[in-house]
Amino acid sequence: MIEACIFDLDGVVVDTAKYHFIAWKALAEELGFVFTLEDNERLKGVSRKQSLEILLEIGKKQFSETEKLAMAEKKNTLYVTYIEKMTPEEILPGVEKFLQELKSNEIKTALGSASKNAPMILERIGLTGFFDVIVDGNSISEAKPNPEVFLKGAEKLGVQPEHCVVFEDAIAGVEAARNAKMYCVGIGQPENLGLADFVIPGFDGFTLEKLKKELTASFRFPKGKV
Ligand code: B16
Ligand code: MG
Repeated sequence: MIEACIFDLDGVVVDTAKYHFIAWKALAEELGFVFTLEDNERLKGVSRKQSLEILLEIGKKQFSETEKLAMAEKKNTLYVTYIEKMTPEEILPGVEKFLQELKSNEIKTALGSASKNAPMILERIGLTGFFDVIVDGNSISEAKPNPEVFLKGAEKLGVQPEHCVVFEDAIAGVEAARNAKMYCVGIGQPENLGLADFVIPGFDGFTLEKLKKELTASFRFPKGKV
């Protein structure tokens, strides 16, 4: 029985990857190397600190911890100038309708994001009130695929993990959901998110009835847990 739905933020509720890209690209240029859109894919769902490590690995650069801290801070300052301007129009298609449907069916909702900027983004897009609980990069110590972010969400909601469904767009996030022993709906392409119970391209036209139907179908063909 589904008692709660836990949503990742970037790539599920909004597309902030494009703003992360602009800001990381600017840092790479300053350091003298090229950072591509393909490289940016590797940063999805990954914490800010880990993202910087990947970026520096791509550019084959080494810095002290103090320097890295300053770089992450600088990237974030530029990123924030973009997300500050976000509006409700940036909510991905069908998300608000689906959240409303969950509310009217008394299914609890949580946000489970790696982003430390999640509260600001939710404010800008006007969705803060839609979530019963918010767990973000400020309240976790372990990054996805560690299940901490989702387990904390379930605990705060007072729901057992096996009654939770996670919506995730990143491989590390799908793994985190499986590690939490929760159901997982992948958002994106099935070839990238094979560990999810099932995958949808987005929430446009998606309903609670479809969720229940797809999950019931996937029980008949259970996938291995990670
Ligand atoms: P911040 P999610 C993640 O959000 C992004 O996908 C990832 O690219 C980013 O590095 C991470 O948040 C940290 O974000 O720098 O704002 O703390 O997908 O977990 O909602
Ligand atoms: Mg994401």
